[in-house]
Amino acid sequence: MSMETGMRQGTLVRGFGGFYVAEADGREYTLRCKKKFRRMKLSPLVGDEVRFIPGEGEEHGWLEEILPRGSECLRPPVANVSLLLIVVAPEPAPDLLLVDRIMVRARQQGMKLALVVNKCDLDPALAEVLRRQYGGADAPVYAASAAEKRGLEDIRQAMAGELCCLTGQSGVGKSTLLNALLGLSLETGEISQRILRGKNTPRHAELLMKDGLRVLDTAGFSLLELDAAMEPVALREYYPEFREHEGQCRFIPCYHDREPGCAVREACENGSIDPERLERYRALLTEVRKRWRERYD
Ligand SMILES: Nc1nc2c(ncn2[C@@H]2O[C@H](COP(=O)(O)OP(=O)(O)OP(=O)(O)O)[C@@H](O)[C@H]2O)c(=O)[nH]1
Ligand SMILES: [Mg+2]
Ligand SMILES: [Zn+2]
Repeated sequence: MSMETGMRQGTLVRGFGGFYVAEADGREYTLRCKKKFRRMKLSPLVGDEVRFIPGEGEEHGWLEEILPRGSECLRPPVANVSLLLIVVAPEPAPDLLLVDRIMVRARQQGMKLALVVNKCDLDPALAEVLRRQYGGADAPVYAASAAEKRGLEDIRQAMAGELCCLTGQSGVGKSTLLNALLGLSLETGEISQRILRGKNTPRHAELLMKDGLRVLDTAGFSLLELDAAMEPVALREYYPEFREHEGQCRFIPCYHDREPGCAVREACENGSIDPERLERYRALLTEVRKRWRERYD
């Protein structure tokens, strides 16, 4: 804390009814936002790094500055997610097109990615399928069972130092996993209190901090819509497995769709790029092309 200004730096962990709560040095501070933010059309988001002046005693303090964001999402409204954990499970049946779509969106935001295959107690084979399909996708695959508390330590290690968020289809076990990862499973009081608070005040996101792990608890991390303004030729940039083949296709630029002499398709025929992953890429490409054509409609 600087003696001249009383200014502190912290992380916004939640907001409610026009107030914001910042965490700094293991303490929470309730803040209000200066009017200048509204003038600047700038809304603080959970996950923001902020500078603030604490209030005296029971008084709220003032949020003075939002530091530049690493990433920013609007649904849910969160900032600075650095690692997105995409959770899949044998049940409900995985929707890998959804996974790929989320991956593209997350990469556009500069997030790192990891795939968590939960419910491995039901079927240990799914993790192997994903390892095969995503081997070149720069997203490690973790096999876990939140129910049996297995495979959690590797995930915790990957999460250390990151601002994490879990996403995935309903029912894959995100909430169960979050409790297991943060060791909240026995502290049902903590959880039910959260639920109670959530009922009273609509809570879009809350940053949970425990044992050095930082995870955003959000109701439904959508990220589902592909950017309407994305040029079709840009989609391939979000596929790390294509990188070593770029510039080797007969046509420049090549969409790696059905063009003759496409090095990516050859890599797929040679087994170094997974055919299902490439097939889904083409499905997304078709979608991006359609949006691009209709972008001014
Ligand atoms: N067998 C098994 N079941 C699990 C595991 N993890 C979670 N479940 C069960 O799967 C169901 C859904 O779990 P949730 O944690 O509510 O799933 P969620 O992803 O948070 O779902 P939404 O909140 O709807 O998005 C519950 O009945 C859990 O008990 C697991 O590792 N193995
Ligand atoms: Mg849930
Ligand atoms: Zn090509």
